Amino acid sequence: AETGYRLWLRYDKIENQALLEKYSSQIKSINFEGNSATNLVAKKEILMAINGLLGKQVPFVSTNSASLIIGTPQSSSIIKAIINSDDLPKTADGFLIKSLAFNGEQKIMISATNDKGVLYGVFHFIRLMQANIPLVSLNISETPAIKNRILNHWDNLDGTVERGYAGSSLWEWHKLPGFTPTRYTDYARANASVGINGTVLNNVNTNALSLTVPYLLKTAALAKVFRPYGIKVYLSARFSAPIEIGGLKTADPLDPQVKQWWIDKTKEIYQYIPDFGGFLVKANSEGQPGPQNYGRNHADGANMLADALAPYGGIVMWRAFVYDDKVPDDRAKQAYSEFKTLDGKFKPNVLVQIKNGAIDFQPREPFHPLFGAMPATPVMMEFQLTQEYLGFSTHLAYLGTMFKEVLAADTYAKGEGSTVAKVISGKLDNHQLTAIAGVANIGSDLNWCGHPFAQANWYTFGRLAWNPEFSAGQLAEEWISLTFTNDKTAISGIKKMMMGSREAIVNYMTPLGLHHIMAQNHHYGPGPWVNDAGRDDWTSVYYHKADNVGIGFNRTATGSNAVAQYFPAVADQFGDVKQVPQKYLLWFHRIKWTDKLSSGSTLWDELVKHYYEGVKSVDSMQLTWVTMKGKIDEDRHQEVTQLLKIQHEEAKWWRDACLLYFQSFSKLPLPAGYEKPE
Ligand code: GCW
Repeated sequence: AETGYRLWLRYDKIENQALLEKYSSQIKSINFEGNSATNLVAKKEILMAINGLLGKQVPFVSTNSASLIIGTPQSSSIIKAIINSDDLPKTADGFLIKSLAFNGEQKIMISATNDKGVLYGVFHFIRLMQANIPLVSLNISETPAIKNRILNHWDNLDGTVERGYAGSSLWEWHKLPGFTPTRYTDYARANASVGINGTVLNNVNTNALSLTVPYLLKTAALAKVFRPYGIKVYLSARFSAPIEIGGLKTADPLDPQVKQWWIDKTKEIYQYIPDFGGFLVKANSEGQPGPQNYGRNHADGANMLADALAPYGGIVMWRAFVYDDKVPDDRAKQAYSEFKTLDGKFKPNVLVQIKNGAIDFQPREPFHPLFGAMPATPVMMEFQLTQEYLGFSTHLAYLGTMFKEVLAADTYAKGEGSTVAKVISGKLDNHQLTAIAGVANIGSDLNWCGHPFAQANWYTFGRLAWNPEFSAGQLAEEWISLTFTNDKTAISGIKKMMMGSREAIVNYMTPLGLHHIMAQNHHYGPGPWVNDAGRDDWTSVYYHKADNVGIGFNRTATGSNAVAQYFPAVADQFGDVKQVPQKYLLWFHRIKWTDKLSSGSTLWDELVKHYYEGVKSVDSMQLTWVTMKGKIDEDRHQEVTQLLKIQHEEAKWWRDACLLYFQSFSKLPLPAGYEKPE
């Protein structure tokens, strides 16, 4: 059965006979000198891929007669002889794939300045073949735009995964360090294949035990598996660990004993894991301990850890996801308020990790106002791959379009063109330390991610971290051809489903700038009526503010004025009801049910149309998917068919629940042509 286990690393024999023959004539033998651990895994991969794709054994040879030549000028005398090292990408991890004539023969060369670059080049070359791209006149030179491309696992030590919908944690802590199943290697392969080079193993809501020696030994065992694939491990650090596992009375970051404890702990970590990446910290957020417990600020906390890590080259990723119901201000404003003033106060090895939007991974949020607002601080993006608010692993949601929407958003921090992508790639403010994180959607499920299409979000995250300029459409096509089929009609049909999928969800869950109206706690399904959740900022009514007059959160100057946190060009647009993009309308404005929008419809009618549109989009996804029968394997076709059916039911559930609830305020009928909610 096709389980989806192989993800996009499927090396089945190429079906197109002409292409198969062409490839076979082009790749008769491989020369790959170099014996580093990274070279060895790259060799294994290229052999597995080529033998699989060509359906025959292609030999490794030690001479320059080989048709495929791989290595760095340092590791390979042949590469050194045929390539001018000035032609290689200067940046670490970049690669060059080039067709060239040598000794009168046509050859293909994969080279880089370091072994990791060679590995990435190998995976890229495999991708070309999987996608059936002709191997002629190749001249592909790539370098990663962002240095640290990191998964954040919200995995707990007991094997559960916070907001994980794909089974339990991959990390079998109780069997580590002794047992490291091949699945860990496959995890590393999948990550390396898309350029991911770091992984935070444990949940940000963390347990100090993960920093004790037994767990460091387990972490070291994982690091050993990942290391050849260029993947560093990181740990979430619990701020109160000095108390919990260190026996101290305080975790005050300015206390000399506390500082010393972290210095010693860090030293110990590097004894077990010499290339340890550093710490991720959630502090003073949702009840987690932090420097504010001691009257200190985020910079005090981050800098203490940064000092401990600096001698080893480690980094701190300090999260900006902070909000408190005791703070009598719009939740959307709190991160900016706490962090903006700390710009310039962080040590050079600290990054501030900011979620894409100011509330919390909603189906749609405008970009976080902190992007561009802390020019003296390296800031990084945190995307959520796991679909906490987008239908778990039941609904089909391709997030490539969402990632791009945020990355391409213009902060205007330094005038037009100051995109979020430029901020996080360090280009805008000239930072060398750059990073991006994706909260992983991976678990023990046979297919890793639960929904077969959820794999695309892992894939696309890695590819966009490598190059934020790739388009969502291009990456969807790429992923489909690697994961499902090279059939052109199938690719275009499936691509269409993917490209519209996130907008469909926005429409049937939170259209027109609505947000945070999901069910309480588990966050699955509608809950616009939630008005008592222990604290106001966990209710839905806090966010939509519907009443008999209208709906929406006034974040303009007459309201919370959150809009003023953006640079003037953006603030002017978002703050003006006539200019704000309709997709953010109710995020920033409070509108009367009967107010006319630019479309000519009233707000109420427009809302109804969007909810209905969302369900209709699922209808069309289903129709398209039917036509894929026979074009892809039956197993995954069946699974997606069933999931789409559930999604369709639940899209109606969202639509009807929300519209009936809002209708109890608007007291307006559905516009003509719209059936009554069931
Ligand atoms: O999205 C919210 C989630 C929490 C999560 C928190 C965070 C890890 O509901 O489960 O905790 O954000 O990002 O810290």
